[in-house]
Amino acid sequence: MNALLTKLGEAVEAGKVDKNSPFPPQLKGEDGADELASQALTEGVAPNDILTEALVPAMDRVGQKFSENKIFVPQMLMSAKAMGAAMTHLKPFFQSGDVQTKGTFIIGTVKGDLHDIGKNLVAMMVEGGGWTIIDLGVDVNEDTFNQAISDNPGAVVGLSALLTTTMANMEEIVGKIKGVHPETKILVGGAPLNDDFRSKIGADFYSPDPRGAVEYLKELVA
Ligand code: B1M
Repeated sequence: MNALLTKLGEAVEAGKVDKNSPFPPQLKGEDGADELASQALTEGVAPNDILTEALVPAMDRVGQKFSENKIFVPQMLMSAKAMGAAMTHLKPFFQSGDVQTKGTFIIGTVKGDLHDIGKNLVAMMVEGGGWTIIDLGVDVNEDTFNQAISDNPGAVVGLSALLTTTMANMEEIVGKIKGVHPETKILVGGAPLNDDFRSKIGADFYSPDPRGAVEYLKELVA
């Protein structure tokens, strides 16, 4: 792998946001995710390779270490921040899709859940696919989703959940949305989900990644 991508992955894993950030002390003065992502782009590394070969695997390693009690929430948070710094550089590339909007996509992480990196990636890629995005953020309840759908008739909704505990909230939200807006198409995603769960909760489509979300939306308006 490109040495720069290896370094970028290590910076994200260590939670090194940028050159000036004092955390972690052993990397004081070194380039962080901010500078390394920028350098990778300048050297011509494809944005998608930066994402799939450096950033996402780094977050997987972070999750693994967290499961093994080798790191704790503050370190996980610093890694998320470092990933966010790198993503700032990638965002324009993922958003440079069609200019004309294909429709409105409302997205949010379900109530009780604060994970937003995957949700932001999906929003970015769908926006790049030519959709207008209404990002409701994290910890979003059914009333907020239903209000956004009322305000944007015909919009497609995307729900993200990263915790097994908040999958139950996703089920409740899908039920409440379908109760008020039965015609609304709902797309769900997030690491602990699968298509069986999607079917059980009555959502319309499950995608394990942003690309599947973009493809599903493309087919909807084809
Ligand atoms: Co959390 N966390 N976390 N965390 N965290 C996980 C999810 C965990 C698997 C770590 C672990 O134990 N190995 C674990 C969940 C276990 C479980 O439920 N089975 C966990 C836990 C336990 C927790 C806390 C409970 C920890 C605590 O406080 N004791 C706590 C919960 C807080 C809350 O939400 N209420 C917590 C907190 C946090 C931080 C705040 C520190 C931070 C989040 C910061 C942020 O998001 N701004 C954090 C992080 C960073 C992680 C890990 C390390 C990384 C998540 C991530 O961003 N991945 C994560 C471990 C892991 O996933 N390996 C972990 C990268 C991202 C690109 O992938 O989000 O999966 P992902 O998104 C993918 C796909 O899932 C898909 O596309 C994306 C791109 O491929 N996708 C969709 C996602 N949404 C989609 C929607 C779609 C379609 C596709 O359509 C709408």
